[in-house]
Amino acid sequence: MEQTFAVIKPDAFAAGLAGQILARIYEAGFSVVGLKKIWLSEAQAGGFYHEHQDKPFFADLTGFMSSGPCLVMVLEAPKAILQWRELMGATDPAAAAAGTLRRDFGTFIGRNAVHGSDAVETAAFEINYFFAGLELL
Ligand code: DAT
Ligand code: MG
Repeated sequence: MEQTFAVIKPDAFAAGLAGQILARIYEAGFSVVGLKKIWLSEAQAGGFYHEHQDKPFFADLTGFMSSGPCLVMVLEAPKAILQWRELMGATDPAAAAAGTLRRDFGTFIGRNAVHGSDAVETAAFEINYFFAGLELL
């Protein structure tokens, strides 16, 4: 089994899409081993997205991610990292395949509804950034 870190971002949460997205997660066969609602500060969002701190979109990204509550999750499946990236679709909703979450629920690249870890190392960092071991059940 593998674990990945996922977020229902503030745009999707504010739009009332959390229930539909969770249903798609369960339908795809993931176990939800961690789940909580949080509201990040801009600094906390910056720590999460530290790999992008030199990008031109960093301030927009951290401002958006701290603009309202989101749901953070740890998902488990045999190939959870890749499977969740596939269910999310491409970063830009306009380029995401039909039937993916970003295609269905994203607005544009800066409001793309969901996050997912991209590798084993980033999944480990992101899970530990948001969850204590005792919260993963
Ligand atoms: P992903 O979320 O697919 O892993 P990423 O790690 O490259 O994509 O970027 C993190 C987030 O930053 C992404 O979900 C949306 C935002 N972002 C990425 N590229 C962007 C761009 N060119 N303009 C605006 N926002 C961007
Ligand atoms: Mg990424």
